[in-house]
Parts: sequence; C-alpha cells; structure tokens
Amino acid sequence: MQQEKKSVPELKHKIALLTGVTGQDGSYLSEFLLKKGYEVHGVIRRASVFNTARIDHLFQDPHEENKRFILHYGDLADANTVRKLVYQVQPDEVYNLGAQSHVRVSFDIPEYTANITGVGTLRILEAIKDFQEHTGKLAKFYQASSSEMFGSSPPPQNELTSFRPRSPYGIAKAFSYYTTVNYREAYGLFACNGILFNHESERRGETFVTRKIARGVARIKAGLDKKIYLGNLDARRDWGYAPEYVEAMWLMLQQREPEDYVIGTGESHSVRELVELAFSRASIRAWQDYIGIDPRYYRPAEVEHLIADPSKARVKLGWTPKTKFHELVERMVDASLKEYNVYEA
Ligand code: NAP
Ligand code: G4F
Repeated sequence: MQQEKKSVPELKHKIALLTGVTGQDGSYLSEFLLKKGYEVHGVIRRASVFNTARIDHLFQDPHEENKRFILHYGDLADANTVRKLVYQVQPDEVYNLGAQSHVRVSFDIPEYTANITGVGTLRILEAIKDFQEHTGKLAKFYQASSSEMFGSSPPPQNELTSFRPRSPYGIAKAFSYYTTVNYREAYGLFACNGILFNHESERRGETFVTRKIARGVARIKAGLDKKIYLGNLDARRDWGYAPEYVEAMWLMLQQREPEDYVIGTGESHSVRELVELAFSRASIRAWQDYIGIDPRYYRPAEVEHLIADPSKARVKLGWTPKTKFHELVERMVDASLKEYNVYEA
C-alpha cells in the first residue's frame, strides 16, 4: 500500500523593510537579518552616482530567483511611496534607520532635517497604521532614536532621563520618539524606540569624528595630509561598535511587549582621548603637531557629555556590549591604515 505523503508546511520566512539601508547601520542590520533567514527590503534614494558601497556585497541580480535582498527607490519625504512600499512589501518588521543623521549639518539645514528625521517617521507610522487597519496584519516598528535627544541632561542617561535636545537633529529625533510612543499608546502599534548612543565602525561616514580621525591619521602616516582640523576636543561620548548595536534593534522587536531601550557601553571618553589613542596606534608621536582647531566644526550648541545606563537592555534583552573604546579605536585606525597601505603589524 502506498503511504500517504504528509504535506510539510512551508516555513514562511519573515520580511523586513528598512529605510536607511545604504547607511552604516542599514548595512549591518541587513547582514544580520539575512543571516537569520529574513527577506530584506531596503529603501534607497535615487542619486546621480552609486550610493550603495556599503551594501554592494549583498546585492542580488534582479533576474535571480528567490531573491532575499531587494531594493526599492523611495524617500522619507515622499508619503505616497512610503505607503505604497508598506502595502507592497507587507513587512513583519519595519526598521526606520533613514535620517539626515549629521548633528553639525542639522544647524545648516534645520527644516530639511525636521522633515526627514522628524516627519519622515510620522509618514511611516501612518502607513503602518493604515496597513494594519485594512489588512489585519501586524507590522512591528523600530525607530532609530538617539542619545542626542538627552542633550544637556547630565549623565548617565537612561530611559527615564528627560530630553533637553541641543540641535535641530536632536529635536527632530525627539519628535520621532514621541510620535512612536503615541502610535503605540493611541493605536496599539508594536512600536519601539531604540535610544542608541554613538556607535561606530569601519563603515562609519567619513565626516563623523571617529572615522574622520582614523582616516586622517592614516592619511598623515601615508604623507598625504599634514593636519586634521577638528572642533571641540572636550566633548565626551559613549562610543560602541555598530555591528553589536543592530542585534539590539532586532531583539527589541522580538519581545512580548513593545518598549523603549537605551543602548550604549556605559563608558565615556573625550574627543581628545580619541585623538591621542588614534595617533599612538599609528605610532605617530606628538599628536598636537598634527591637529588644527577650526571653529567651523564647533556646534552653535554642544552636547557636552553622554554616558549610557544600559541596565534595562541588559536585564530585559540580555544585550551587553562587547567592544569597548580602546578596541574600537584600534580597529578603526587599523582599517584606515590598511586602506592607505601603511599598516605595520
Ligand atoms: P547614516 O550612515 O548617516 O545613514 C543614514 C541613512 O539614511 C542612509 O542610508 C541615507 O541614505 C538615508 N537617508 C538620508 N536621507 C534620507 C531620505 N530623505 N529618505 C530616505 N533615506 C534617507 O546613519 P547611521 O549611522 O547608519 O544611523 C542610522 C540611524 O540611526 C539614523 O537614523 C541615525 O540618525 C540614527 N542614530 C545613529 C547613531 C550612530 O551613532 N550611528 C546613534 C543614534 C541614532 P543615503 O545613503 O542615500 O544618504
Ligand atoms: O561624531 P560626531 O559628529 O557625532 P554626534 O554629534 O555625537 O552624533 C552622532 O551620534 C548621535 C548619537 O548621540 C547620533 F544620533 C547622530 O546621528 C550621530 O551619529 O561628533 C561627536 C563629537 C561632538 O561633540 C563634536 O562636537 O565630536 C565633536 N567633534 C569635534 N571635532 C567633531 C569634530 N565632530 C565632527 N563630526 N567633526 C569634527 O571635526
């Protein structure tokens, strides 16, 4: 007798939709989710030159079958496209990493920053709310909130610390934070804020201070530049390693209840310490000879001191940072020295 063949239910992989996929965090989160078996949809902006360097290694030809990494054109300024993408992709999880993310630049283009970094979040939340109401499907939401929202509130900062933002960027992020909380409370969305402190890597944008210094040191070592021009050397930040932080984003969306979490290392260091360590890693003495101060890099209002208290994430998510300041700086400087062929093992 022929045995009846049991039908094995096909395991449906989860679908994630990411804004900011071309950025530092977007690239690491895409790698992380693909390894977990997700189908990843990323939103990219049309540009006149290629802007996908950080995700080129993940690219799959559109003609390939069973693609799991799919890119769509879109912009956080464009509510129609945001809505269309949510309905088309039908994501289980949405990660809003897209932003005008540079604090100094936000003083130059405050209205644009408010529109993208602030109202852009509202556009996504509105799309998700409508999608859930019309289809009955759940799409969980992660908002890339920032320690910049704490501004002048004294450290250490945790989930209960008040926001006193000091920049158009910090204010736009605070708008997004509260909008996320409001859509959770008012409409029952599964929406979380990850309040992430500075996190860096070899893929960090070249105008953020860690990468600017790492790259500048390598260029000096290679004889290409004579000085690095910087602003405030006394500011203190809690710097962690970006690939570890994207796991925390994912963990927040795997919890039973949507909540907000602070993510950081719990240590702070000054920009001056960063400079000293970076030059010493490259075996360059007398770093003072290679640093110039240029007032254009000062901010009209500065955030002086950030240190995370990530206790809630440790207890509830089981998340702890592994890479601390020294290892992070050494890793970034080594990567830049290699890029300029001046690395000495
Ligand atoms: P990033 O490298 O600057 O990436 C920003 C991303 O946003 C890029 O993919 C960029 O696209 C995209 N974007 C910019 N304007 C957009 C628009 N109008 N519409 C759609 N997308 C747009 O930033 P990141 O370091 O990966 O940070 C990711 C998120 O976390 C950001 O929201 C940032 O504000 C926030 N955050 C970062 C940190 C940190 O220390 N890294 C800490 C706290 C919070 P293009 O490539 O086309 O420019
Ligand atoms: O590297 P930064 O530009 O990062 P900042 O302003 O802390 O913002 C980053 O972290 C936030 C989380 O707190 C994110 F939300 C945000 O998207 C971004 O990723 O500057 C760090 C510190 C500042 O105090 C700045 O004044 O370095 C000081 N600094 C001194 N000279 C400089 C420079 N910063 C930059 N970018 N360039 C300089 O020449």
